[in-house]
Amino acid sequence: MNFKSYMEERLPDIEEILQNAMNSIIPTEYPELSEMLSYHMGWIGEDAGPQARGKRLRSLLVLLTAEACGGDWQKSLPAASSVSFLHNFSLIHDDIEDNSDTRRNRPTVWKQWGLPQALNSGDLMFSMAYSSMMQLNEVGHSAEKTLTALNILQRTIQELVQGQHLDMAFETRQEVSLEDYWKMINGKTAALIASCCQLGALTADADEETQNHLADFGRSMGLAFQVVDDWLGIWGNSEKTGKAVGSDLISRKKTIPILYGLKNSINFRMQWQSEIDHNTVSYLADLLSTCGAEAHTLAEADRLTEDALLSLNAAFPQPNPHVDILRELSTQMTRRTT
Ligand code: GRG
Repeated sequence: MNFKSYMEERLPDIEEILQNAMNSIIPTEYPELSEMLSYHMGWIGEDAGPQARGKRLRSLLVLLTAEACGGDWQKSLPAASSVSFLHNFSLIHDDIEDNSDTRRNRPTVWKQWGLPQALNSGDLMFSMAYSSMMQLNEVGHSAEKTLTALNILQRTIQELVQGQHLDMAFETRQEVSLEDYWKMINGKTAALIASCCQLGALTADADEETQNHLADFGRSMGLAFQVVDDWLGIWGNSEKTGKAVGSDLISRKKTIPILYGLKNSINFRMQWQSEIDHNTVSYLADLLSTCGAEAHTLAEADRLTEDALLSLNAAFPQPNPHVDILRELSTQMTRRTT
């Protein structure tokens, strides 16, 4: 089995648990609330379907790591749905905070329903991350284990907010170091991916050492994932990424290629300090490629993927088909297009 066939096998169950969770939480007399959330999840509205749902990477990671540890994936489903709700909540709020018009090639929730109702829908989805995680107890995990999972969720949320805070603060800060950058993406992206892997191990009853190795695996993979996201933010195909062309440049995000360019190219620094609009983004992207920022970004993604694989090998010294899929997934991540 490879990642694609694994995904095809598990995605219908992930969608089902997410939809059931939403239906059981939102009373029928709130159809608009249900509409906003279901729209964001990619289930309804114009262009609804797999591309509008996102990759469901975080849920898949919970199930895959659980199976790699020898667990019954069905007993990990509540954790898999919890992380997806948390991720999707963070996207609804991120689009508001970043003033983004499009997500997954569709208008964002706040664009469709206005900012106040988008906040409400995000908040409801946030609470669903908790209610899903609490279902662990109902599928047979002890109250103590459920509480441990809730603690992981709580810690992740704190890291997410701190990372997001730094990301936004960096937009107007003059000097941002690489150390600042790693700290920021560690919070806003890697923390949740690390927790997905830890939760998979926890819900498969793996020992603490394996849980920690898998959390380290997820942490490095999450850092690599964000570095590639930064690459996509400049050189990605906007039809595939579903985000506006040059949005990272226009919003002056201090992503890794941009930090590299600011440090190593006077031309880029000068151009970046003057006005940036839709006409100048491709010139700025070319300047970045010429000064080596693109090659550096991809090399960093490769380095982090190597780190991830070392942690994976430490967690699983013996061959295992699900570990092979995790290995395939982590190497694929560095060359993804969406
Ligand atoms: C947790 C209370 C609380 C607040 C969250 C808004 C916010 C604070 C954080 C935003 C974090 C964020 C949006 C990080 C970016 C992570 C990232 C790379 C998202 C894209 O992930 P994909 O590509 O998305 O997996 P799909 O569309 O596939 O689901």
